[in-house]
Amino acid sequence: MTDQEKNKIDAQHEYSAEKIQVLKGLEAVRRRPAMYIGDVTPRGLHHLVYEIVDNSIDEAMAGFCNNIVVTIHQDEIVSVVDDGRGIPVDVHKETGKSALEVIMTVLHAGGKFDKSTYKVSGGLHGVGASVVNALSEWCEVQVYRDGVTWEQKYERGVPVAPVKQTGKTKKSGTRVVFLADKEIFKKIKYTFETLANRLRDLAFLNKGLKITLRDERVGEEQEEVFHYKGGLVEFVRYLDQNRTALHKPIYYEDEREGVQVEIAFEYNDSYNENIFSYCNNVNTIEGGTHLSGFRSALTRTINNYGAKNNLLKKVVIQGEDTREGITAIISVKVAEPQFEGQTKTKLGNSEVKGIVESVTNDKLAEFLEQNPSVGKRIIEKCITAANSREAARKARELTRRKSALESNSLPGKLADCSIDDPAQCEIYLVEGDSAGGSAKQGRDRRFQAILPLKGKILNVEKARLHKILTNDEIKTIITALGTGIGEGDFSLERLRYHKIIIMTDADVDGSHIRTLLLTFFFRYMKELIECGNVYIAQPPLYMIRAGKEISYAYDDEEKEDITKRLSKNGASMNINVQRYKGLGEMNPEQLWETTMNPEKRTLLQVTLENAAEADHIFSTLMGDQVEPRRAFIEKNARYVRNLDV
Ligand code: 1YM
Repeated sequence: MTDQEKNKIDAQHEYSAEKIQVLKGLEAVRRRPAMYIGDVTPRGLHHLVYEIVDNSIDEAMAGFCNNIVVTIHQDEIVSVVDDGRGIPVDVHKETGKSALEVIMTVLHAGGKFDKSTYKVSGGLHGVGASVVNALSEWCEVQVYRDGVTWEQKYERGVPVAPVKQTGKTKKSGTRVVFLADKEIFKKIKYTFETLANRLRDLAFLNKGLKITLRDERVGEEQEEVFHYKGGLVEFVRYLDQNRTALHKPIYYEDEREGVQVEIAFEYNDSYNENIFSYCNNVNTIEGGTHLSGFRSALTRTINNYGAKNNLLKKVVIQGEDTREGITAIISVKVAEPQFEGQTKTKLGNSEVKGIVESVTNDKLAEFLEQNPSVGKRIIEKCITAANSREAARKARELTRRKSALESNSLPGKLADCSIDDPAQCEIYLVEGDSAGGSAKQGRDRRFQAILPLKGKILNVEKARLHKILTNDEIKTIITALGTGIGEGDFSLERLRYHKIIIMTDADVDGSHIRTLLLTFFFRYMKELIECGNVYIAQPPLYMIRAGKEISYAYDDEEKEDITKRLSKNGASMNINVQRYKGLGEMNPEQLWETTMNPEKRTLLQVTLENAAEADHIFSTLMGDQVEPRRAFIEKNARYVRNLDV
């Protein structure tokens, strides 16, 4: 054998070893998709889009991309196009393959991991294009680079042919098109709003970047463009669109020790604390070092400023007083982010705390010095908050003392369950005494507790905590749940039922009560939603009787299906359809059968995908301003199902 022949055989072996490696990688992704994208529910499906978009965002953060277009085509095919440099196509020395093929087929092939560039989602699911490719029935990539178009196609992650040149182009950038695999995802249907919410955030976080979302599906045609020259300042304004701001947003940015810090915030006339934090564009829901750095600097700078200018009188301003009615966005870019916590959304890099703290100390002090009228207004707002905190503390002590006097502090209206392991127990918050009565009779009293609510609870969007704590319905809920409320008092460990189930009528009042309850949980017990403890019961809308056979339908479509089926089976029967207007129309057995029996019922779990967007929606629906609310309702009326006016 000549040397050349030997080398050739070696190279062939190396090549097949490489190929086996790739196939093993793709196989691993397909066998355990949840390990890579979280889950295979609609949430995981949307994640595929974010993974591809993240590569374009990285390119934008590197300064090479200004436009991203995301399109949902017919048949749930998605394409993402950017105008960056284009994924490199040159031949990778070790494998003899195009870099493009390596990026698309090799797990974790992320390119250069040098510290000078920030990458999106590093540490989250940042597993990139190869995972999307592996989980797609087919995928196609076009790269526009150096005047030429390059292309490669894949089926379930495996290249159909080598990378080839397909023509000339004046463009530069990358286009990825894919069809998610129905062998992996049960339901392949994208929601425009879900994608829009994430893309809007990304556009706010990357000022100047233009992101377009198009929907070309039949009957769904629409387009939204997200493009914000003002970045975080516009983000804050958007969030506070339905509140009245006390001043123009305060904005500063700086870079220290390689960490970029960008912050915008303003105070408004509400009592909510709305601080959203991001690291490398990832929403750090669990907070972390950037958030704690900001919080301590805010408390300190405001106290220093107030003291220096003799504005404080004798009031002691605490941290929480400086956060009442604040809307803030904290965005940091870190080369090697460490994401910790239960959902890997807590920033762990310890150096970041000091950096955000010192940037805020310096820049905020400077701003307040230069804008004394804003400074004065902020101090006044903090003093009012401090005074009402004192009042709230007194009110809380009073309720505590009162409940200590009562022999059993659980509310009288509560029909508790007999088991006391919270993990097995559930509580139904039921609209009205009559439905409450049916639920009490129909339930399985071992693990199901019932709390009937009298009409509407207080709208917490418009009240301070101490006012809220004087409201009877809310007090009852807090006591029944057992968690306490407010900073320093709320504790998830004390939750007495792991499922909190809201059960209201399918009419306008029922929807209102449900929204009031959700507003309360979102503003004052957000952890319950984050941990998946809050559910919505799904009572049936129709009872369909054909002779002795009784069926229930949960929407109009199901009703049609059932009546069709029944009339096919026995033309002679007289089919009777009863529309349920309220829970009260069901007797206890029916309520148990259709809505409460864990073997048969459907519960909707309330989740929190995007806290900033949720804040925007709650402030629209529950706030003071009428016009934005009307606009929201008009825009969303088409999504309303089963609402009986
Ligand atoms: C629609 C999806 O993937 N765009 C994209 C990806 C890359 C680049 C540009 C890029 C990066 C770099 C250099 C670099 C990627 N490159 C790599 C790798 N859009 C989309 N646009 N040149 C181009 O980071 O140095 C991975 S992704 F690995 F080659 F660097």
